[in-house]
Amino acid sequence: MSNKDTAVSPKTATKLQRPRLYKVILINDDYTPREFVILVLRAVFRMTEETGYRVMMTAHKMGTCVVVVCARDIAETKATEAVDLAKEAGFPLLFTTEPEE
Ligand code: TYC
Repeated sequence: MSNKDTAVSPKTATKLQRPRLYKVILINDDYTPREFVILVLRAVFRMTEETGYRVMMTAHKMGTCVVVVCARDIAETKATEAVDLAKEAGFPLLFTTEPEE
C-alpha cells in the first residue's frame, strides 16, 4: 500500500476541533479594597465567601489569579461585567481574558 493510500495529513484531514477555552484572570492593584474584590467574585462568578477570599488573596500575593476557564463568549462577558461593577464603584480592578494553551 502506498503512502498516498494510508497517510492522511492532519492538515488536510477534516478534524472536529473543540473550541479553545479561555481563562479569566484577576489582576492585583493597590487601590481596590479586598472586600470589594470578594464581592465581585461572588456576584459575577458565583463564588462562596471562602473561595472568593482565596482567589482574591492569591491575586493579592502573586499578582494574578485564574478565576475560571470557560468558553470565550462567557469569559469575555463575565470579565466585562466584573470590570464594569468596579468602574461604577470607582475602583481600578481589572479582569482580563486569554486563551488556554
Ligand atoms: N491589593 C488590594 C489591597 O491591598 C486588594 C486586591 C486584591 C486588589 C486582589 C485587586 O485582584 C486584586 N487593597
